[in-house]
Amino acid sequence: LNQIEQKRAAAVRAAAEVENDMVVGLGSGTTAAFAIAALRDRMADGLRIVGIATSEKTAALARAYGIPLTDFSDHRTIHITIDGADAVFRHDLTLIKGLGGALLREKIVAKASDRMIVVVDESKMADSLGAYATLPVEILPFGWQVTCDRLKAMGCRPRLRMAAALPFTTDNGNYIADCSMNQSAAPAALEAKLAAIPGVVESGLFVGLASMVLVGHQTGVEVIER
Ligand code: A5P
Repeated sequence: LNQIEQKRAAAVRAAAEVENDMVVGLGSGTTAAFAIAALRDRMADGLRIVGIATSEKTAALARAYGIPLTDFSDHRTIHITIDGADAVFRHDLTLIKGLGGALLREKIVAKASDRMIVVVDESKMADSLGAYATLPVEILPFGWQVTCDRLKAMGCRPRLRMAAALPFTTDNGNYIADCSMNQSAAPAALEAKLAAIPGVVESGLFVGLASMVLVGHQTGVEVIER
């Protein structure tokens, strides 16, 4: 399988975990989009679900596919979330997310889910945080300069994500600081340290959230369970 086929194979396998009447968290990114397409195909065969989208882009895709959307005012618990990742650490299933800019809603949805199934191609598998260069961190526009100073002080090299000449803005109206890491801190400790900085809204570190990772390889799909 080539990379695109690896993504699709993992996504189709994930969609097979979904059952009738489930509330399904719909992830963001190209691999999650394959899962949303697979859910649409299963709905054509009679599957009934409602979705909660992790981004405006995903919501638009779900609407285009005829997948009914709901939100937390109607459903507090999500049965399964299927989402991609930018990196997966094999030994503890910690994730790095946020290259697509949807990390905050993705984390809210993942934390509200009974199960989070992560779908990736094999290029996303990493050994440790040290092996992964960039951690996206969502920050408030107000005072972003001092927030970045604090990120620097704790050993990150933040770079404000740009979209053409302007700062990239998330669906929540915030900015993203892409932080190069020059430290190999334990992910949970790093997540807590980042969260303690005023102005940091959320980091792209997902610790203890993935219950299953489906990895597309050239030869097929590997299933890793927590
Ligand atoms: C979005 O913010 C990210 O967390 C995505 O889940 C991530 O970028 C994966 O996207 P791809 O499946 O397109 O690589």
